[in-house]
Amino acid sequence: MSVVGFDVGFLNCYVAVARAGGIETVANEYSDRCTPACVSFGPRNRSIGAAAKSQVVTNCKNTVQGFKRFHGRAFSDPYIQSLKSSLVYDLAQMPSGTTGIKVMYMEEEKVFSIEQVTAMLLTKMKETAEHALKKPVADCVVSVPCYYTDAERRSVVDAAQIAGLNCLRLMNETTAVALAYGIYKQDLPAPEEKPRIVVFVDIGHSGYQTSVCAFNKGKLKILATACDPELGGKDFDEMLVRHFCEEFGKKYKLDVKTKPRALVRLYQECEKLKKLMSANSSDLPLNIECFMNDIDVSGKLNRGQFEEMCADVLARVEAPLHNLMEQAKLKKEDIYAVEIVGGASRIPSVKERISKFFGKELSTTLNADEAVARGCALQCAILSPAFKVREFSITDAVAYPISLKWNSAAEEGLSDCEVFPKNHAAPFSKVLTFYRREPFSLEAYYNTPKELPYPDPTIGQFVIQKVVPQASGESSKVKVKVRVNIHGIFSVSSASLVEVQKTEEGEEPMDTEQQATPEKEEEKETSPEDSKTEKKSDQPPQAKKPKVKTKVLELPIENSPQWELAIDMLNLFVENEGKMIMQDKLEKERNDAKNYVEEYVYDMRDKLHGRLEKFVSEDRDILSLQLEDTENWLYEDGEDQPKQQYIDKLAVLKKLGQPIQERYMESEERPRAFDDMGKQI
Ligand code: ATP
Ligand code: K
Ligand code: MG
Repeated sequence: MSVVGFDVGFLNCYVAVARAGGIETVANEYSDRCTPACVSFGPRNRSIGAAAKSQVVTNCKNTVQGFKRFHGRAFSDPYIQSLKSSLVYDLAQMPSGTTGIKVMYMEEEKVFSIEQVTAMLLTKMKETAEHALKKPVADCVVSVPCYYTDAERRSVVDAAQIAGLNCLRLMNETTAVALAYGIYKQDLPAPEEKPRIVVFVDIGHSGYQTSVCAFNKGKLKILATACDPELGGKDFDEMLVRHFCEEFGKKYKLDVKTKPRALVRLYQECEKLKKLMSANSSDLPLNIECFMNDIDVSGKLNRGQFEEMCADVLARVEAPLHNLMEQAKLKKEDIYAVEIVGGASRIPSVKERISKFFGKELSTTLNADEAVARGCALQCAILSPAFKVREFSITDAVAYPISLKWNSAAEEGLSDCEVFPKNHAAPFSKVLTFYRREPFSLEAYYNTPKELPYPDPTIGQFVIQKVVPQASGESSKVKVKVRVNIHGIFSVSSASLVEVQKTEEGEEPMDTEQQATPEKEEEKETSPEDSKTEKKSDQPPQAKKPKVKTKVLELPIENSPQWELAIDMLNLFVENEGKMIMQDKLEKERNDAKNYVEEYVYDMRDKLHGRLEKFVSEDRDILSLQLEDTENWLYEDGEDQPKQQYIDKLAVLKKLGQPIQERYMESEERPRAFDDMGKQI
């Protein structure tokens, strides 16, 4: 039972674990707590994280970054199509119609689905967690932006499964931050008191998310969220890149956009410059050697100029804040604190705008980079029966209103009904009652397509099967449970038919009737309005309760959510990920074996002229020659050989080197042995 939280960022990923009674963000093999969201494909293996990032320039066509936005999207999605031209790697269509990434891997052209690519990243993060915890990791909580739709969420759940993880919850990033904020607070208002209202802002590389949260002792409730999925650090980088492309075009007559490699380098330097500008307002240089056509380029910029060129980007900071306050029907005076996290929240002009909007100083009590991962690990600890953690209940909010559409028996046509309004508590279940004689289908969709940062409002199609009339020939009462689950994903989770075996009075058939029940974990947190029975206003009044005996039959449901990954594909991806992990491991062992030979050659050569010199006899020349031969071999035929070849080479060298080492050791041990003896006497 592992307690792990993964923040899968657009640019930066973090892993937090529960260890020794506390939550800790852990470092990867480079002693860095930040793992770049980057996967690079090579002729023999994959590199993931920091190792991949170092190949962004040298292997740019096969090094994939910025893929978080491809989840749950058709290849034909206008958004994907519009991104294609700005990417240095290729996209391709998966057989199912979703988005894949085309790269050269193992010397072959391969197309990986977005789920597979994110799974690769998660594999790396899983290893980081396993290394820290020194045990296998499966249970975890994974972060997603709160503006993700169902299809995007399902795609991430699948990615986790491909990586061999058991995702206990997909957690909205701002909700994770709220949990990291609230769980340690000792002074929250008592349950019956007025809650403490805190606004959370996360501005990362790709997206801008805000939420407003009500805290009481032992619980938090998200009241509303508002986002701009297309506003983040990358937009500032974009402005800088545009500026320097223009400048270098004029100054050096270079068309940077034609050279992916140069462009990638310019993005890297602009990001660095942007970060430096957060701390300095004076002129700062940007220099790149051998940028294009052997030309060194240089430029400079100061914060004032930067803010000017980013005016349009900065102007977008306010809108989600307005939207948030409007939804929550709160005034600025109601806000206790505004907590900001995410890398781009360090940009002074971004902070100024948010601070000005609320008319108060911003709080930065949380770690801006690690709060999401920590919140996810805390949620995992709460969900884990094996881990003791303070009781804390988390009620999230539905991001987009969800409606159901169906063929109405009573009204002879299409009926629809909003089942989860915007900001409805989640997770949550509701029971809807239908009167039907035959199987029927429900279509779930987001009913505000305009505010959806996604082209298709369809959530999915759900067919309630095996519906039959009552023995009397009348319609049967069918109870359908719909829910937004712990991942924030909508589903028709169960359906049952009530078989009436004896009635004294006839019941008037009705079309639907709704009954709301919170998910089990939410039960104790439900306010009275949540648990009351909702009814459609056009329903006839319910007849007097007759005395009846009933039998409940479970009905099968055919689920077809939008862009669902077919189970056989999922299984294939799980299998392939396993094979690729094995391949990476073999390649690492092969490389290690080669490195040992190389190390031995250099080490031994040094020693032969150093402390071992006295101990070599006629075998010196033989060994020296062998070392030289091996070194040459390593750069020629031995550059790319199977692991065993290196092991054999090393054995040959060691056989020659061993006697010399032994003679040296012996002479080192001798005086000490005498010393020890002296003491004994
Ligand atoms: P997302 O949340 O959109 O998925 P992410 O979680 O990967 O993305 P973060 O790690 O929160 O993003 O933030 C990365 C962004 O923050 C980058 O654009 C980076 O350049 C920017 N950033 C980091 N530090 C600073 C700084 N000191 N000044 C300006 N920008 C910064
Ligand atoms: K991050
Ligand atoms: Mg983030």
